[in-house]
Amino acid sequence: MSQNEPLRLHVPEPTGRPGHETDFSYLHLSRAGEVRRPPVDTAPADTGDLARSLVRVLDDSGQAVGPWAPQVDTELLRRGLRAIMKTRVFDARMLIAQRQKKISFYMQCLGEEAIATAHAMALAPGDMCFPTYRQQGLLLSRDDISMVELICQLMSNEHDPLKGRQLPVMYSYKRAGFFSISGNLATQFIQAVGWGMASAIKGDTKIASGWIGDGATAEADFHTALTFAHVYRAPVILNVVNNQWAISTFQAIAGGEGTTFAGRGVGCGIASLRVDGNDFLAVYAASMWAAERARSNLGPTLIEWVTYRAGPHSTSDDPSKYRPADDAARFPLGDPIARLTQHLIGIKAWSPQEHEQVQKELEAEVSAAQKEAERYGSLADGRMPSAATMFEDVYKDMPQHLRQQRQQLGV
Ligand SMILES: Cc1ncc(C[n+]2csc(CCOP(=O)(O)OP(=O)(O)O)c2C)c(N)n1
Ligand SMILES: [Mg+2]
Repeated sequence: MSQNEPLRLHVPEPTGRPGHETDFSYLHLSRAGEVRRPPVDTAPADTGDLARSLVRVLDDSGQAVGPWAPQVDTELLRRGLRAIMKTRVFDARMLIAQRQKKISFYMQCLGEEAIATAHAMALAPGDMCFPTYRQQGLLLSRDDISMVELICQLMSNEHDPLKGRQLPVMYSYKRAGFFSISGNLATQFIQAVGWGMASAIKGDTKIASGWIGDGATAEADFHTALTFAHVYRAPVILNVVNNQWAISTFQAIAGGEGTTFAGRGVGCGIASLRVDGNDFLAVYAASMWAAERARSNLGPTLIEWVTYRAGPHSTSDDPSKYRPADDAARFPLGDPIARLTQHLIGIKAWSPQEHEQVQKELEAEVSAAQKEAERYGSLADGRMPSAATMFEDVYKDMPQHLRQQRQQLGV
């Protein structure tokens, strides 16, 4: 008879729960400047160390150090800080509007703003992002789409470009390289790889950038996308935003405990980086590296952005039920706004007075955009597209059964 112990499974647990401080030592950080920067034509198999360490540029005193420190003019960094601040102000304001019942639902990207804003600056016009609901920074970092238009969608009002057919935060802007957000997680990755492959098949020069969260990497679509991207060397950047949580599920449950999410890429033959997502300069530098690879037919790059979801998952979530309340303040990679501000002040390209001034300007700008959007209605006053419009825009000529249904609706 076997003398073996009964078999058991390992069920990962978060390293902190309400009432107990999180032990963030599980993150495995590198020092700023410590990680090497290989040439863009490096072999994917040679990026194993980069997928386990952490690319960082800004050190604790706010200096840009090491081989990943990008050669950028300060104007780009000043625009970057403004973009992060704008994204945060926009989110804060829309959260209040949701509480006032002018918006049905909202999702912030609090604490993660540097990732999408810096990444957008590394892409070229015509490139296509396949974002999730937490990359509003891609739109707010550039001026292609007015905030008024975004807010009209959030308020599901008469000027909502999508006529109330999407969740409020699920924008769709072909003209800004922002593919319609799908609520079905992980579809972004297969779509991005497919779009990148199509771009190559057409002989075009545009690249794709796909987005996924730590939790969603557990979906089969993630792995399918990696296989296609590797086999055909698709011109795509595969972004995994590891913000430590998937609603109330700790990232270890999706497989972040014994390995890294960037490690998945290396295993599939894809060049991979693990990068400090709260370090604007590191995000910009890594995004540029990956974009150059894609644009030079060197194939895909997977980037795990290590960050922390400082707010609730959405307006329907209460994180105090499952994690310590002060986690965001204790997260070892700090806050993206504070870190870039410290850097810019250090190189004399910013000042506390300017910071206060810009903050005020942005608050006024968002507030004015909201006022203008509310002229076209909000969920609170019921001025929204008629339910009858849901039958339109699918068929050129509305079929009989839809006409009947519209009549039955009585609108
Ligand atoms: C295929 C699929 N499964 C489940 C959900 C429900 N859901 C919405 S968001 C979410 C958590 C996603 O977490 P993560 O991928 O880490 O992204 P984050 O919200 O942290 O940015 C879940 C489970 C969904 N929308 N789609
Ligand atoms: Mg997550």
